[in-house]
Parts: sequence; structure tokens; C-alpha cells
Amino acid sequence: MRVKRYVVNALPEALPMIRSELGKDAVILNTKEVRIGGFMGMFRKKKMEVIAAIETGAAAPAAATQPKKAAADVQRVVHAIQESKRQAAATATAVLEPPAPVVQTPPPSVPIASPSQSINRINEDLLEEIRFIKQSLKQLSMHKPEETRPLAIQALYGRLVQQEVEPVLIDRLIDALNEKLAVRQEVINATDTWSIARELLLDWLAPYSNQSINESARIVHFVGPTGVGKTTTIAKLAAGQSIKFGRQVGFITSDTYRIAAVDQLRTYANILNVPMEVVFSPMDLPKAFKQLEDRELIYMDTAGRNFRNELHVSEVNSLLQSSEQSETVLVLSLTGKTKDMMAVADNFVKYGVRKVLFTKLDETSVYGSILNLALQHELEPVFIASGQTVPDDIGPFHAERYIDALLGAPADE
Ligand SMILES: Nc1nc2c(ncn2[C@@H]2O[C@H](COP(=O)(O)OP(=O)(O)OP(=O)(O)O)[C@@H](O)[C@H]2O)c(=O)[nH]1
Ligand SMILES: [Mg+2]
Repeated sequence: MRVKRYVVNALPEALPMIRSELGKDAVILNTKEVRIGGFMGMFRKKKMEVIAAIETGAAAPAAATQPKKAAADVQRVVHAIQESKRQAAATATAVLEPPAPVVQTPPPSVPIASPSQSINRINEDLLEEIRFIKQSLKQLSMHKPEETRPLAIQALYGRLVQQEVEPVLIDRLIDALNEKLAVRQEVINATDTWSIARELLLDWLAPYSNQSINESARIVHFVGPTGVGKTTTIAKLAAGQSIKFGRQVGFITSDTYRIAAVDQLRTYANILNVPMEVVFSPMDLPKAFKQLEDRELIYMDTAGRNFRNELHVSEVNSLLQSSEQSETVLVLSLTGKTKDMMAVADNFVKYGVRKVLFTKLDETSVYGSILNLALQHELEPVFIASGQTVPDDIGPFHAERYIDALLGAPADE
């Protein structure tokens, strides 16, 4: 066996070298990432080491002898398959059947297949084997183990894992990327990989971006787990609407659960000169709406609860009924754990919630949950809050800015 080591930037670079030096029968024994060069352990460059080998008897043949050899190979494979099938059938018979008693048996009454029927069956079997091998090869190339992927794709994979993007979405993106790259022959660098990933993600996010709170909704409810920033967000949005657009805003709060929650919203109501009603149960709602009937826009605050518990979700939902056009916005903090956010989102989506508002962007550098919630729960991000200052620290969701933050700079920059 002849073994040769190649150090390249990425696997596709090694393939033509292997083919020309060792021939088309060469096999890749191993690939791994290595670091070379540098100075005192610093500035080392990432490379890929590829170990390839060829049986010495099967040295690279001249082009003219290829067809003959291919035919011989096929014959050898056919023979091997037939032989292994014959042995498997014999073994199965031996295992399944008890030893036959030593008696004379009459000749079998089943008709014996004609030679042409047998050849047809062998051909069908062969075709079936070839189909199976093709399918397996395709699957192998789609789901290459991480370390045999080109370096730029490995780096992108790492970035998305670190951003807590759901594994199923990462796999989908890498598959889509590989499909796009399959039509390109050259070795792909990180900048190109990042830009294709950006395009793909923007495309996927398109149905969920450029969304806002429904303008025809006079009543907007804000729901979400404890302490995510619902009350502060209401103050920020109300200030924007009344100061920037001169709209007549009113507040309702049903958060009588936490001591001082009513006072918190009342403080903002006083500063913004906005009337406020407190409701203790769904029965108080009609009276509150009547009091605020001159208001163009009503923001309703609700108590933060453990909304992984569906009972709490159904409780808050009973407060969100209104005879008018209304909309409910789920408020989630980006500092929350992805799994918990998904569980909360799941519960609210069941009640028809479609809009989500993320807070505390300023407290994290991990943004995967926005993508996860949009693509897996079809929740449309409407605003992003990035600080405690009322009213400034909030803005509409921008898909492009978001994807840039999610992907970060390409790995080779
Ligand atoms: N860093 C940061 N803090 C925020 C943001 N939004 C809100 N906060 C802070 O988060 C804390 C909780 O905010 P609240 O508005 O009281 O949260 P809530 O969801 O109404 O809380 P409950 O009503 O108790 O469920 C406060 O200290 C806010 O100043 C944000 O975007 N970034
Ligand atoms: Mg609150």
C-alpha cells in the first residue's frame, strides 16, 4: 500500500492532487485540522491534513486501459455480490431450518426458472444494489462528519452553534449551502460562505421581517415571563406614539399580582400624561374600555408568570378578550435560555399569538433565539429593545442588521 500525506487549505483542494498522483482508486484514510507555521506558537495557520492511500497492485492505470479495467471491476463486484448472497442464503437456511432427515425426497414440483429469467433477476438485484450504493453515497456526502467539511463551513457551523441556533436549522442551512456550492468548482473561502449563508437566511426570514404591530389594532396586549421588560417596553412605545405621532394613548394594567406593579405603570402614565385603568378580573374589562373610549390606542400590561405552565397562559388569555381589533405581543428577553423561550412561545402560539418583541439585546451577544422562534414557531419579531432608557432604547426589527449580528465577521477576516 502506498500512503501519502497532503496539507491543504480545504479537502476539495486535495482531491485533484490525490487523483493525479495516486490514481482514481485511491482512498482517503483520514482528514484532520492542523496548524502550521507561526512564531513561538502564535500566528499559526489552520490547514487540513489529508491522508490518502492506494493498494500497490492497483497503481494509477493509463487512460486507455480504463474501460477494460472498469469492466473487470464490475465483473468482480458482481461476482462478489453473488457469492456473498449465495453464502448468506446458505447461512440463513442453515440457521432457520432444522437438519433434514436422511430420506429420499421426490423431486421438487416448483417450476425451475429459465436461464433468461435468472439473468433478469440477477440484473434486477444488481440494479437494486447500485441504487442502494448511490443513495448511501449521496447521504454520506450530504452529512459529512464535521471534520471532513471545508474549513469555512466548519467555521460557520461553529459560529451558529455558539449563537444557539437550533441544530435542525444549522443542518438545513449547511445542506442548502452545500447545494449552492455544488455548482461551483473552486475552493470556497469564508467570505463567500458567509455571504451565501446571509442570502439564504434573509430569504428564509423574509416572511417574518418587516412586520409591525397591526396598525388597525386599537388594543395591544403585552404578555411574557417575569421581569422581561413588559412594563418598561409599554412606556417606551407609548412615549414614541404620543410624543412622536401625537396619538392619544391609554393604559390598562391587570398586574395586580406583584406589589408595586400598578405603581410602576402609574409612574410612567403620570410622566406621559396618559390615563390608566386597573382591572382585577376579566369582568372589569368592559368598564375599563368604557373609561378609555376616547383613546386611539390602548396598551394593556399583564403580570409576568411562569408561562411554561400552560394553566398560566390560559389564565392570562382570558384577560385578552375584546370586541374590538386587538393584538397580543409576546415579550421575551434575549438573556433567557433558548429552550425555555421555545416552551413559552409554544404555549402562546396555541392561543394565536403571532408577534414577538425581544428585550435586553444590550445584555447578550447570543442571538439565535430570534431565528429559532421565527422559523420554528412562525413568530414575527416586531421590535427589539436594547437598554433601560425610556423612550430611546427600542427600535423596529431589521432582518439584515439582525443576520449580520448573528453571523458576525467571516472567519478569515
Ligand atoms: N438591559 C436592559 N434592561 C431592560 C430592558 N428592558 C427592560 N429592562 C429592565 O428589566 C427590568 C424589568 O423590567 P419590567 O419592565 O419591570 O419587566 P416586566 O416584564 O414588566 O416585569 P414583571 O411585570 O415583573 O413581569 C427593569 O430593571 C428594566 O429596566 C432592556 O432592553 N435592556
Ligand atoms: Mg411589569
